[in-house]
Amino acid sequence: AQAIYRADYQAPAYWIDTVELCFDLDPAKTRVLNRMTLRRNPAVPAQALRLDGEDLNLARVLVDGAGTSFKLEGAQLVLENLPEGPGPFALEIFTTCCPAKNTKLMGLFVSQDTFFTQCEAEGFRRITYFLDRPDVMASYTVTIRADKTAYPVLLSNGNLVDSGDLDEGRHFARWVDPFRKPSYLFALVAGKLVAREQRITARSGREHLLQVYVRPGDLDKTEHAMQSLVHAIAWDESRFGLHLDLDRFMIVATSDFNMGAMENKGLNIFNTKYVLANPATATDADFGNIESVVGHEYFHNWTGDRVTCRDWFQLSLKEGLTVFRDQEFSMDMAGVESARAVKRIEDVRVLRTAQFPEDAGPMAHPVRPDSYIEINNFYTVTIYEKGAEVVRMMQTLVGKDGFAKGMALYFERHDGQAVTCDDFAQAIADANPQSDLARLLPQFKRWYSQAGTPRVKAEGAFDAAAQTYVLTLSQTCPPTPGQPAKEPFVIPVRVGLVAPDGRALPLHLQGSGAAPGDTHTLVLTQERESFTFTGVQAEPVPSILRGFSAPVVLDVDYSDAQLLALLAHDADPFNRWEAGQRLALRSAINAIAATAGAESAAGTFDVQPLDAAYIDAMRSVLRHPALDAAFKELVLTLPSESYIAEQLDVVDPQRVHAVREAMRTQLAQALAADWQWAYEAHHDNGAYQPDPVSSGRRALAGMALAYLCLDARRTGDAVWPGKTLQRFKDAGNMTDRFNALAALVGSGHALAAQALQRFHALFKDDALVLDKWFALQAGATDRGGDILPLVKQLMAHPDFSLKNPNRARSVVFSYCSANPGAFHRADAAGYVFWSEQVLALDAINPQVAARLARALDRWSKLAEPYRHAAREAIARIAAKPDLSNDVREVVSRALA
Ligand code: HT7
Ligand code: ZN
Repeated sequence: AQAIYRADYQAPAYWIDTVELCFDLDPAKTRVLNRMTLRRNPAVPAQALRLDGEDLNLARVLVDGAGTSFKLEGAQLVLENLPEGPGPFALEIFTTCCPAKNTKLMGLFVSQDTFFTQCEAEGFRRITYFLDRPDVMASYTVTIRADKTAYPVLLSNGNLVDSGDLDEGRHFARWVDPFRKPSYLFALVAGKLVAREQRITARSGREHLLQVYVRPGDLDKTEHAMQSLVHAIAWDESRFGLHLDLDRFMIVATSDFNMGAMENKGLNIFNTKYVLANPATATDADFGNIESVVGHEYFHNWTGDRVTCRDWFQLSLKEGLTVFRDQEFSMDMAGVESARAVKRIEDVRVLRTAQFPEDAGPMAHPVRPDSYIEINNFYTVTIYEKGAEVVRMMQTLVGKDGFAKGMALYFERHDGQAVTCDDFAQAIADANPQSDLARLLPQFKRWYSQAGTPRVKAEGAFDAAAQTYVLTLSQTCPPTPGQPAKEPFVIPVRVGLVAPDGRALPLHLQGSGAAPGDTHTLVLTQERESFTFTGVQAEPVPSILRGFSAPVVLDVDYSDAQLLALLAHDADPFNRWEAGQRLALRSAINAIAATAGAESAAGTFDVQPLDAAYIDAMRSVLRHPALDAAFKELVLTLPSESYIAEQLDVVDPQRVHAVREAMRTQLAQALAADWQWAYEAHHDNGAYQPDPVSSGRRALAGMALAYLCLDARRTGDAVWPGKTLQRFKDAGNMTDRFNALAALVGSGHALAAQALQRFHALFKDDALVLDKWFALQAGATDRGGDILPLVKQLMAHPDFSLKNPNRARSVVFSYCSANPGAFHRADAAGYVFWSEQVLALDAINPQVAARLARALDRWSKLAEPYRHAAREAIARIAAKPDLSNDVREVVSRALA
């Protein structure tokens, strides 16, 4: 397949003004009549009309009502003899397709006897021939005809304008979308569904009907999604003055979906995972994710739907911005400052464990890529999460109010248009002409064009006589594929100084007119710059990159004592947490180095990586009277194996695993009494509420149980495993029940088997809960190579299906992508399994297969024998002649 280049963008040769679609739904053969009005784009030289199509059977093409000549060239329908002149002409295309056989879940497909569509990015061409690109925006009228008994509910975008009965037990519905839209936002749903409904009056006084459609039987799991939608609507009004522009806003849930959800105009389609929840079946994390994904899709109504992307290279224009918006929404919903900080830490953890490795690996690409082969491969953590950080830095540089002004200008200029990342950045800068962003805009935009994670080195020098503290910051960025050298970025570095007694020092930055505060934003623009703080009486500990103000790796030569001071006193909760992570990481790296040459098998190292000072500090955090439970749980969570691995030049995954397990064992033992206290003090039995305070208490109680069960493994004690089993049985909500189950499974205790059996029996009819059951086992700690055989056993379970993406993710991905200690086996069996599953999935669903293919992105960092075996496994996949473009692109880049 050919690469597509951003530099080759050309406006379309034709515009499509109106589209009338008429569907006769039948799983085996759906008939689609597509009547369009088109006109030539006078700005582009006259040329043939080339319409995209995929897996369609073409029956008829009429131009202005008459038959016409046409060619099929590859996947395109080519029409050369079209009316000349600027006037509109009518084009009618009649095709059929087979939704029942659509296992790719792109275009029109059937899931559990219900029709759904997924058109982003290029799925609409699997429904009809079209100019399937985001800058072609048209007005849609959609008529759906189907059997009334099998498909009583018929939905599409916009407003229902007509409906009624037809012959032979069929009925119809006609929908008109009042907004022009690109084809990727088209949606259709038809099936036996029921809806939770709520009518709201927005601040503007406009009334709206909100509906959440699910399968009958799931209605009792829709309250939280509806509440999240109501909150999201109110939040966008108050934070950005953005109102819901539709009379009716619908969410529909499906259990077969490649991603999380889709923002089709007025008819969002969701993975059930991000809709269905009640306290008995969903965890606190599920409740939080639902709020964030419902918010995300709703916010796309403006950032994506009203203003969309000119081309797919601009994907982060809508995705980075909308992730930023959903992150801010969740933080505002969390309320108090400490809960906001917890959310920020969680978001940064995702960025650092998933995006930083991507930025350092073979799939590294700028936030605005220069080329791609398969656009589906570019729905990445770089586009989404790093893109959100770029938007966040803009907000930091212009201030919260300035950013809101910039958003207003963006909509004033571009409402109803398909635009670029440049247009967005320009609007934010133009609304804030005095800002650093406006002054530095061309340089700032390197964040869009340069891939790779910058490294910022910070060095401090205290001059007691002059009472100054000079902070010198320098930046570098490693080469990435196709980009050997980088220019300096604009990096906002939020800084505070912590006095020896733990107090925050007021900051006086030399040469700055800013009023002294506790935190100052330094704007690093050069390769190396120094900033002088005056009036500093004693050597402070610098607290740098507060709130993680830029997506960079920060190198600071902190002593252990300085980190302990920050952990104890830093007023910035992010850096307080970060200090604990740095200490743990340092211990892990030292222990890994110390075990070099030792036998490399999980759990066989007799090391105690953590020193007494760290353990005492963790005890202080755990017992701290003023800190929130949720924050404590984050501080006490050790850096993940993959994050530790990213810090190493050469990675022996078994050594990393063994060292981290040793750290966990040590924390379990050294803090045993504290964990008992923590459990007793934080486990609740009252009614369930998913608020930050009670979910934090559940998280800490769950962590305590996990450590107590782990320590029981060492001592042989039966009390805590027994109590944990009882907790599992008695739990009043899924969070407590699942945490107890995970504690038993994670410690490898014999009681885990009966708990797992009971869990399956209780929830065998709930697919999302079964996903948890599968994922817990496939992601469990490996003890002597037992997980791979278990994974194979799970795949033979009657409840397993590779065709269902959620189920495939819960087993295959949980093992290959989220369980490094079990996956990286010296006998290479994990890699062999992985390559088999990539190929099996590729035949069903290339998009999901390509995600799995990313599991060995970082193979070149592996120590032998893993490195060689991993490369061979990738090469085995690459050797297959009939791979999808999706998987081909991933494995080719991995081997390049
Ligand atoms: N904008 C949506 C992207 C999406 C998607 C892309 C490719 C294939 C399937 C998909 N489902 C959803 C999701 C979002 O970011 O909101
Ligand atoms: Zn999105």
